[in-house]
Amino acid sequence: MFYQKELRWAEEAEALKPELHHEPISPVAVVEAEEDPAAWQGWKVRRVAAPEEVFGRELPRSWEYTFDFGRYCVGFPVFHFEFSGLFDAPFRLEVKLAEVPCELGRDFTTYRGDLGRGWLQEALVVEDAAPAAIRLPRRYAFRYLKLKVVVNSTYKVVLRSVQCDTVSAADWSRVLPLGEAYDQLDRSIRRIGLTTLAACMQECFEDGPKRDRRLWLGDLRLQALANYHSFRNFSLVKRCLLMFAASANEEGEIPGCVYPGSPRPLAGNYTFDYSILFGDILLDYVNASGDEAGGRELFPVARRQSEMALREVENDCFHYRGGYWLFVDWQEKLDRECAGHGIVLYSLMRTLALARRLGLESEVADYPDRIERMRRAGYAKWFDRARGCFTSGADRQISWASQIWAAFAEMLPKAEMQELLRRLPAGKEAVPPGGPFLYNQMVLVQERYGLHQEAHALTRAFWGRMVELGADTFWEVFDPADPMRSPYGDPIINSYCHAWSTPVFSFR
Ligand code: RAM
Repeated sequence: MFYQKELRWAEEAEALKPELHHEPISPVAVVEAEEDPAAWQGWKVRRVAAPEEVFGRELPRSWEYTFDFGRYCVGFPVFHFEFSGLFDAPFRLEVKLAEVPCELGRDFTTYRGDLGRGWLQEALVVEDAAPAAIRLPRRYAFRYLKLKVVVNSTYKVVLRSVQCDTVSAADWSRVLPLGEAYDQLDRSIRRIGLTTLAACMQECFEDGPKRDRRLWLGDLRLQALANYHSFRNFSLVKRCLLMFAASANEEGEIPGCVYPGSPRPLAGNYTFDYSILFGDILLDYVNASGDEAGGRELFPVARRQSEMALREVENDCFHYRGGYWLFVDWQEKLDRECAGHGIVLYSLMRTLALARRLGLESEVADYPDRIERMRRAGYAKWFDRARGCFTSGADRQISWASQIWAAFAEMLPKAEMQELLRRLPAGKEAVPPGGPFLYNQMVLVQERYGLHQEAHALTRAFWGRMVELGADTFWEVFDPADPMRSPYGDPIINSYCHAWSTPVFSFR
C-alpha cells in the first residue's frame, strides 16, 4: 500500500542515523561470583583485588579474572597485552560478559530457555600472531567481564589494560537536574532510569542492548516519552517512526518490531496492540518536536493502523478472535479482551487528535461517532456496576490491565475513573501486572488523571525495590516474589537493561 513511499522513508531514516557518543570506561575491581542463597537470584560478587594488582604483571600459563566495571556498559571491550618469548602457538582467550551476578555465575551450557543461546554473551578469540590489542568486534552490554586463558604456550603474557569503548546516542548535557524536593531514592531511581534509557539509545531505540537489540513499537512509545523528559533527541524518534513506516506490508500494516538494516528495515513480529499505537507515538512526537511536516508525511500510516484495528471490532466492541499476537503484558493469567478494547479505542482517539493537530480532521470524519459508540458499548459490556470496575472474559476477571486501558480510553467520567485508579493498587482481587511494562502504563495513566502522588508512590515502591536489590539499570522482568521469573524459561536470558523499564514519568 505504501510501497512507493517506503524506499524514500527508509532513505530518510538512514539519513537520520545518529553519531554515537563514545566514552572509554575502565573496571573498578576484580571480583568473583559466589553462590549465596540469601542473595537475589542466588548469586553475588565478592571483591578480590584492585585491577592494578592484575595489570602489568606477568601472568601464569592458565588464568582467569572477572572485572567489575562498577557500572553498566554498552560498547566494545578492548584489551591490551604484551607478549615475550617465542610465539609458538596461537593465543586463545575466552570472554564472558554479564549484566547481573546470576548470569555471571551460571554456566551457560546449563541454559534451558526458549530464546536462542546466542544472546548469552561470550566470545572466543584465537590469535595467530602476538596481538598488542584485541577489540571485540561485536557490541556487548554488561557490568561484569570475565577473561580466561587455559594453558597458554611457553611465551609470557602481561595484561596491560581492559577497557570498554562505550557508545550511546544519548547526550547527558541535555538532562535537567531534579528539583530540591526529591530525596535520595528518587534521585537513584531517576539516574538508573535514565542510564537504562541511554544504554538503549543506539542507532535506533533498542528494547535492550543485550536482548533483543531491536526496535519494538511498544517499547518505543515509552522510550520516546521518557526521552522528551530527558535527552530530547527528537531525530532518533523520527528515525524510528520512519523505520516502522518503511517496513509496512502490502496492506499497510506495520509490524510490532523491526530489524534495522538496509536498504529497508526488515519487519519482525506482528503485535496487534503495538502496531495500532503508531498514531499515538506520532502525535506525541509532533507535540514534542513541533515537526508538523513529519507528522503529515506519516499520518496515512497512523490512519491505516486504526483502520486495521477497526477490522477487529464487531457491534462496537473489540472481539479477540485469536490468530494474532495481542500482547498487553507478560501476565499469563490475563484475559486481554477488555484491555484490547481500550487500546483500540485509545488508538482511534489519538489518531483523531493527531488529525485535528495537523488540520486533517476531514480524513477521519467518522471517528468521533465511532469513538462515542465504542465507549458506550464497552461500558455496557465490561463495566460491572456492583464491583465498580471493568471485568473481562467469561469469568469476569478484574485486572490492572483492563482498568488501565479503560482509563486511557476514557471509558468512565473523569472523577469516577480517578476513584477507580486510586482503589486499584490496594485491591487484592485484581490480577496484577506481569512486569515493568504495565507498571509504567499505570504510572502514565495516573499522571494523566492528575494522580501524581499515587504515580510517584508506585514508582518508588516498584522500582525502588530494584534499587535496593542493586540494579545498575532497570530490568525487563521483575517480580519481587519470584526472583527467577522469566517469560523465556530461564532468567539468564532476561534483559536487565530494558527500555520499557524507565520510570521517569513521575518526576517533574
Ligand atoms: C520481548 C521484548 C520486547 C517486548 C516484546 C513484547 O521480546 O522484551 O521488549 O516489547 O517482548
